[in-house]
Amino acid sequence: MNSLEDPLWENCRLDKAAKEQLDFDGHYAFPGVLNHPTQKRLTEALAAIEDLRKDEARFEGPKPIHMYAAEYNEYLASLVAHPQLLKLARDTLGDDIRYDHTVTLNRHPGSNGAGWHSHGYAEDDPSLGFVRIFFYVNGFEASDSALKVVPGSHHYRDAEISAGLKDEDLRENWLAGKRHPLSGEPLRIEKLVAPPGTIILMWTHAAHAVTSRISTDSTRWTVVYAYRNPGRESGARQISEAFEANPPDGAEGLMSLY
Ligand SMILES: O=C(O)CCC(=O)C(=O)O
Ligand SMILES: [Fe+2]
Repeated sequence: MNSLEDPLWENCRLDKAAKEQLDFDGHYAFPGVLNHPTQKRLTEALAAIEDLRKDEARFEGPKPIHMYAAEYNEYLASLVAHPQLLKLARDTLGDDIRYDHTVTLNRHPGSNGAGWHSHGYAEDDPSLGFVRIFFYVNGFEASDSALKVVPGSHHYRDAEISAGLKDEDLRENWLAGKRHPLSGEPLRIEKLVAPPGTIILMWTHAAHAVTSRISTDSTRWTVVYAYRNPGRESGARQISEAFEANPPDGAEGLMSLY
C-alpha cells in the first residue's frame, strides 16, 4: 500500500510562530488536524498491531512488536517518508534528518499511564535535535490517558528525569527551584487535552507523563514517529537491519544511524 500521495492533513504547518512556541515550551499541538481517511487508516493499522501483539512470539520480526510497529504494518511503514510528515520534521530539525522509530502507544481501558520521564539524545550538544511527532488518532480528554508536560523542561536537556515519578515526586525531586530559562517563571506541570486527530510535536528532552485510561469502553489509539539530526548514537532507535536494508518508499537516506 503506497500512501505517499494521500494527504494526512489539509492544514498543519510549523510556521515561524509555531516553531518559536515549540522551542519555548518543548511541545506544540495541532488540534484535530488529521483528516478522516487518515484517522480511519491509522486506527485500523493500530488495531492490527494490537492483534499481532496477542501472540508476539509467533512472529519472526524484531520484538517488541509495538516498538517496531512500522516493520509489521505496511501503512505505518508508508508514513515514515510521507512528504507532509517529513516536511514537519524538517521544519523542526532542518534538512539533515534521520528516521529513528515508530512506536505504538495504544492505551486500553484500565491502562496505568506512565510516570514522569524524559528521553535522551546528545545532552551536551543542543545543535543536535530529536523530535517526536505523536498522532493522537482519537485524541484524549483531560485525565483520561492525557499527556502531561512541563513547559520549558526540555531546555535542561536532562535525559535522566527518573522514570515513573508521580506528580508530587517530580515537584519535590526535579521541579523544585527550577525556572524556565527564557521566561524566568518557575517550571510547572500542565495537563493537555487533544481532540481526535491531534498531532503533538515534542522535543525528546521534555519531561512528560501520561494519566491512566479511565474510559472503560474505548482504547486511546496513538502512534509516534521520531526523527533526529544525525551525529550520535540513539538509544531510542528501533530499526532492524532488514528494515534499514529495505526501507519504505521515499525513506532511502533516512534510515542510517549517521
Ligand atoms: O502515551 C503517550 O501519550 C506518551 C508515551 C511516552 O511517554 C512516549 O512515547 O515517550
Ligand atoms: Fe516518553
